[in-house]
Amino acid sequence: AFDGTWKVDRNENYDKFMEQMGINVMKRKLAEHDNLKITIQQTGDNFLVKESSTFRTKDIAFTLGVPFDYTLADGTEVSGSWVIEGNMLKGKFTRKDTKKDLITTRTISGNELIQTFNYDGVDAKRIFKRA
Ligand code: MYR
Repeated sequence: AFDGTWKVDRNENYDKFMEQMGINVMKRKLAEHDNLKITIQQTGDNFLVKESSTFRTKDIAFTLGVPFDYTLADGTEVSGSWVIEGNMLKGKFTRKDTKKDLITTRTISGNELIQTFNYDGVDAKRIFKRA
């Protein structure tokens, strides 16, 4: 269901979320318009996510329930894993520097992929459409 290429269409509260993450205003302005595109390929419990944005291109491979390390575009390092809960992909990651949790989910709603984020009490969404 998640398979395919998705282009970010709009953000909700993403600036506030990034601010809570400690990202400075200049980087936030760039990140708000990063033209993020993700290609998701699922094979059983294994996922390959190809990420491409104005910041970088990156391939991430992970297996459901198996922890892995990931570096955000600003260099922040996190570690955690994705699981499936019903129709939702749920990721629980912990920042290596602050030790605080970053919770993210992906769900399909109609023809959109909705990714939610929570960090330290602040929620945000990024909504993607098929490319
Ligand atoms: C993936 O499935 O795309 C790779 C793993 C992502 C893990 C962490 C996701 C958190 C992204 C937070 C971005 C916020 C930037 C301030």
